[in-house]
Amino acid sequence: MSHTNLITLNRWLLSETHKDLAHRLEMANLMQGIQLACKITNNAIKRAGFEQLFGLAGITNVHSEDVKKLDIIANDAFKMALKSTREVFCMVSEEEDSIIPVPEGQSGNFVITFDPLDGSSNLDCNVSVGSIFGVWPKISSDKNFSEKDVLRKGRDMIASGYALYGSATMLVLTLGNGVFGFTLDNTVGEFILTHSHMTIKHKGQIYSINEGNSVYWDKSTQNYVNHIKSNEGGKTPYSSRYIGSMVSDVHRTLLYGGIFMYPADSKSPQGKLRFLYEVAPLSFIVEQAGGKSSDGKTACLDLVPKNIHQRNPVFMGSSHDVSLLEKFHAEHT
Ligand code: AHM
Ligand code: MG
Repeated sequence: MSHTNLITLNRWLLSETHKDLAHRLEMANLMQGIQLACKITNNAIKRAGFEQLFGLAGITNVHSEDVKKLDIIANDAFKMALKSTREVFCMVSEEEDSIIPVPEGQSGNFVITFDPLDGSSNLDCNVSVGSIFGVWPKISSDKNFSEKDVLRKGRDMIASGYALYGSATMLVLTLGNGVFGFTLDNTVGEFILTHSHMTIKHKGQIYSINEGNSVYWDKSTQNYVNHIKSNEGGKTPYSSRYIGSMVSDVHRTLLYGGIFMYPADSKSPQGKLRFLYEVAPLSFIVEQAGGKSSDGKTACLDLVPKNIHQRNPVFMGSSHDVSLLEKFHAEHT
């Protein structure tokens, strides 16, 4: 190992300065659950070829999508690892229709939303996938949760992050005080701090969108994409990169700058990506890194979902790029 300053995620969590020690310990404990779920999921993905874990499970989920075997393994890992921390009040998962309760006696103070395995259509061809999570403080003072605990503004989140199962496995996290990236060192089984205070460029040179949907786009998206691709006036056209795994596309946007887009279009009038466990947690990361995330008009973190699986359009990345997109959007509304 060539690290000179080995800070594990566990040690970093305990030393993170939050004024209230009890809160810091609760958060550190919760994050232990999240990193355990990510390690289990990582392991299952890496061993899938040997253990017949690729392919479909033979059922569909609440979104009528085909569920993969690895979707089920990751969802179970998140539910079990989080419940066992005793810090969770209730959970929302992409894979489940309703709010997931935590048995009485095991319940804590945090509401967690997660997409256990995002980009799973990429699994069988060995392309990077990820997990996404968001953390809100609970609202209900009694033992029973209600929808008001989960139908919340993104800005009320106190932590969020993602795991990227790529050429290296990373966990990228914010507790509302900047963005930090940890890389899994498989030899010791620990996430090690490798990316301190991650920030996103003010302006990038890459756009990321499913261009196969361009016939369904509205004028503002069409005009904006044409604008950044053009070389009029000696401009350098933006490069196109689209993996089709939101975590991977947003991670690249965070590191290299540019804009990731999943707009509303005539085929998907609300967009495709879901607010509570895809858009909001990654918007928190991008804003904490100095970037912007918008639905075209409003900062995504200021939106409040009406149901737990609500979708919304999203444009996130370098602040210059997202602001320009908003200008194109304003011209057509
Ligand atoms: P999933 O959670 O079912 O995997 O769907 C979400 C994924 C995102 O990772 C990605 O940005 C998007 O779907 C890609 O959609 P499309 O194939 O329509 O471009
Ligand atoms: Mg997803």
